[in-house]
Amino acid sequence: MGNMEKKGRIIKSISGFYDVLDNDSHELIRTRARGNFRKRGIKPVVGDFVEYDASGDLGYILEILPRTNSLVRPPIANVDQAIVVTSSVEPNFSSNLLDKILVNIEHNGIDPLIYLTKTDLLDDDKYQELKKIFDGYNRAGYVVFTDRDPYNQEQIDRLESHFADKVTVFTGQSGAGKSTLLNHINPELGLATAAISQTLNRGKHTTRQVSLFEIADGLVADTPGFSSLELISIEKEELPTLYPEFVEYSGECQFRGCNHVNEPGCMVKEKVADGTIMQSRYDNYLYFLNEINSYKKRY
Ligand SMILES: Nc1nc2c(ncn2[C@@H]2O[C@H](COP(=O)(O)OP(=O)(O)OP(=O)(O)O)[C@@H](O)[C@H]2O)c(=O)[nH]1
Ligand SMILES: [Mg+2]
Ligand SMILES: [Zn+2]
Repeated sequence: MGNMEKKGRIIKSISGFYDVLDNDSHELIRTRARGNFRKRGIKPVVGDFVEYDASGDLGYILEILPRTNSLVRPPIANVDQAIVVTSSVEPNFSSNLLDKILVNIEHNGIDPLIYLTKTDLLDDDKYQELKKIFDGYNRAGYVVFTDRDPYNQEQIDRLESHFADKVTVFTGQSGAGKSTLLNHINPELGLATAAISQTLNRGKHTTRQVSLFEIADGLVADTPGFSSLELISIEKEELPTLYPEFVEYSGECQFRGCNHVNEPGCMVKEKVADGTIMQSRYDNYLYFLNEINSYKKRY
């Protein structure tokens, strides 16, 4: 058996090449995937653990080891946590998009943390209004970063303290500030950033590929942002389990498997009514249920 066979992790993928960080030597090896991956319908992604052969000039990926999880948007595998970079303006904050990202991340068994950007562009009233909303997310169980000055060192340090021994993916809308935040964490990264389109109030899809960087004893990924997301692989029975604050009360619903829609004796709905659960989270939940039902009809 090949003593040339080594193990490592893909930390970057560029036009058919995969840069593998060797588990033992910690060297970076450029590889290609074997042709038979395509036949088997498998595509290596950043974050994958692989067996590879480095006996030639160029390494070859021989095998992709089983994944603990994988995301499609952005394409990355074996992730522990996600920093959901969320802009307060430019593009404007959308609770619907944030909740959709959170649900998608929870569905993949990844821990989401929420980082609010561009708060420096807000007046005090608007900031206080948003702060209240994010305090709500904090009560729902999420770690949030909502400082008035979005990139102050103390907040950056607090964020970095979550990275050790983990794989962290930065995700969120294009133009939200993922690459900017990473540059504040480590200016040497020098990641490309670009002003959003003022006419469309949308990001310009500046980051084009997923890359993992070693930061604060962990691996951290910058990724391409998106403008919208679909909940394609989530079943409607699963949806309520992806809301930590629903899970907290669903055991007290009168019916087992309560969907918190029309059932009598629903504790989740009671908690929405008394303000313990955010109305916007519940409204988005109903909206997503509808969306999932409409996929069912289409396919
Ligand atoms: N004023 C202000 N501008 C910010 C902040 N964060 C990011 N920006 C600006 O917003 C624009 C978009 O930032 P990027 O870091 O490129 O956004 P991104 O999320 O990486 O976008 P994609 O790579 O397209 O997914 C840039 O012009 C940044 O300078 C912030 O907190 N305050
Ligand atoms: Mg970027
Ligand atoms: Zn219920």
